[in-house]
Amino acid sequence: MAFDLSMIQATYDRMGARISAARQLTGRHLTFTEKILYSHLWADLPSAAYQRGTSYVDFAPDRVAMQDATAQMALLQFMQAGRKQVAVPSTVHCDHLILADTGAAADLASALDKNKEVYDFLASVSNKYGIGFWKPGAGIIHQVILENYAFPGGMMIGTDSHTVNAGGLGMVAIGVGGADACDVMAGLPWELKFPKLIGIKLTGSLSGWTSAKDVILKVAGILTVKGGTGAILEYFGPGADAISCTGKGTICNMGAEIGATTSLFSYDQKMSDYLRGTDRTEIAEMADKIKDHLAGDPEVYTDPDKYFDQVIEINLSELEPHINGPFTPDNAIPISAFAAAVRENNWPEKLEVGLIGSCTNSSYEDLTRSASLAQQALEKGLKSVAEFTITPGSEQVRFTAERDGILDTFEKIGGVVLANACGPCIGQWARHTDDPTRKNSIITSFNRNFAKRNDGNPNTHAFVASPEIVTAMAISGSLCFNPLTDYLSNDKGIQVKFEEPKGLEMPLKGFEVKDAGYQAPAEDGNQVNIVVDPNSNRLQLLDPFSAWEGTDLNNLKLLIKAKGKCTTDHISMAGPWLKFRGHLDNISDNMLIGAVNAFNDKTDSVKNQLTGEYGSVPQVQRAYKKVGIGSVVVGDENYGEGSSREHAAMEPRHLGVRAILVKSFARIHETNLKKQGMLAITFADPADYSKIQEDDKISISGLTTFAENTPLTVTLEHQDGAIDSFQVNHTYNNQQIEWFKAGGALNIIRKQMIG
Ligand code: MIC
Ligand code: SF4
Repeated sequence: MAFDLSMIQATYDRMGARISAARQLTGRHLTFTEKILYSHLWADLPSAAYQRGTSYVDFAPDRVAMQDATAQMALLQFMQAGRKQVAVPSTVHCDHLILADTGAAADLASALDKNKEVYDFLASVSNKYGIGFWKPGAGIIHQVILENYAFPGGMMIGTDSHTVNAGGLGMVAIGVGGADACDVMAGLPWELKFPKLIGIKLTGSLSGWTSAKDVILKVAGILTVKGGTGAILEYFGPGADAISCTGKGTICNMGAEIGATTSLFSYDQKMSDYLRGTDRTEIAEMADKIKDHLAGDPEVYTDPDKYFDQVIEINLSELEPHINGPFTPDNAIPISAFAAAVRENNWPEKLEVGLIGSCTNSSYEDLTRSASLAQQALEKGLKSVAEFTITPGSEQVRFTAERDGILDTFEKIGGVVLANACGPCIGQWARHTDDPTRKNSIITSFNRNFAKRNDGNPNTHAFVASPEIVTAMAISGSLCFNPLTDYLSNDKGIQVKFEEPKGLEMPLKGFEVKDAGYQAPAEDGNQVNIVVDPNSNRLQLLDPFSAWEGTDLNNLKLLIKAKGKCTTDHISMAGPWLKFRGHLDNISDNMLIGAVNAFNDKTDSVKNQLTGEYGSVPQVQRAYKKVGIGSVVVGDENYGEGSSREHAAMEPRHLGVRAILVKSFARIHETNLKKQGMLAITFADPADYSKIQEDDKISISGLTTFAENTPLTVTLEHQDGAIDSFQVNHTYNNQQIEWFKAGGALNIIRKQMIG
């Protein structure tokens, strides 16, 4: 599938010299993360070591990966950059736009029909610019990447927050917005703040019901949704080596939920086995030769406190299966305490649906471990009481699982196999329910469980667990069932109990696939024509944003003061809106419709300061835009948590919001805002959040002398004439200040490329 051996070899050739130089520069031993980072610097080594958490560094990633929902915007931007071909190997994966309804075959056929225009666009842009194209049905981006492109010691960026999954194969793989991907594909460096390093030492070993997922569910409980911000998590220790490669992928995958820049494991036997098992023996052999470079120095792991900013130790032998939720992925509850938590919190006990799959948990191992429970159910006279769905991660996994009778086992207990795609994980789910607003519970092996994410119903309590736990709970139909200890009554009224799940890391007969779904680009794409219908409601060519006017921003209106969690799902909802991901104006109609207005506790209801009437957020903002008045969005902690979707930054930019002022930002979202020429600022004193009133006029000063490490000032003119003024901080460096001035990073690239 065209993994690029010469690119991997070039990376490996560079590593030795870079690592020794970095050891000299820092004067100490290196973690694996640092070895990869220093080997991927855009320029030569600096004269002084980087400060973690402070220094901005230019990197040269080896690859770019894009999924269909974000690729549209990334490629629309790339088309403006004026290049003939992408500068680094890149791929597009069609996985987000397939609606799960009745089952794989019918759902895929209907997606091909409904999304034809978008798929054709992505296929032809890929073909023109030398980008590998994975067709709808080929699988979920991160599984396909793990199976085909990830390699130990590499660096990749991807336009999806779960790009981090590739850390399971020892890669520094980082989720970014499309504008970042566009830079790298255009041959420019990619900038990241040198991360802090968190070491996670795993001792003991997983057994029985506990699986890789439980490691990250536990870590999420310890670090919370903000705890990984600005950091890379490096897993090590005897417990790490025994986890399968896809299990390592699961752990790294959900690092996105704690805000981590990425997570990774050192190269080991399990990775070597996986490379060989997925037809990449050459890469395993190349990696074996430079094994020492593909792990932290041994001294680091014997004395981790000296090398990491924080160290967490988890004894896998003592780890229980966990269930996290509802509404946030960091509410971690061990299974032994879960039934009590359900009753105490009055969460609906009846389990309506169990869903296994998603990029986090859809490997062959995941499916076999779950199928072992389904098989037991069959033998013990049980069927799935709850609705039960299964999404294989890739066509290769699906084809092999079908061959090995695994899918058949699921179907026999009532399971429905969905297309190899994101499906319900991203709200692409035609849920079959008699009441779409009812308070109810579902459990998934996915990663996110924010309100409304899966089915649009704010009353759906979504819990996240391992596929094994999901399968057992679905069979029982109850959220209070603990498969480790509890009995179920079978079709003859006899009490039966599950034995521990068992699985296979990789198929005994090897993986097999007929058509993996890959389409290579044309050698010379010059002749390929890209047509975007000007009347399309799904695709719209971009107009450049206008440059900064050169003055402070005065008399802006408050658009919304958002209260509490405001994730990218709140700012730019997915599900039904995914269809507009290539049409900025149309998708802007979902801007912030999920955010809670602090003044009336309602969603999508804000005061139009021109009329005094309440309207939907996008409507009110369009009214301001019409008369040329800018506005400000105010938010709480970790604003923009979750996805990499840059629509959450482009929509406010497009509709005329001038600044986002919050207590703190999630990393990818903050960068996305900067890239689009938006002002992203934080309260120097978070308590100033309470000074913002509904009818405020807001001015931001200090912009004419906008400089690194220099705060700006916000002045509020309240309705009664009173004035409040306070300091706000920003993290713009000189280059990012240029983006702001030019009206967006792309305006600068275009000038450089086209002249
Ligand atoms: C998600 O899981 O939220 C998504 C959909 O995969 C996003 C990307 C997107 O919004 O398209 C992500 O995680 O980055
Ligand atoms: Fe797809 Fe869900 Fe993974 Fe996002 S988290 S890439 S929506 S499967």
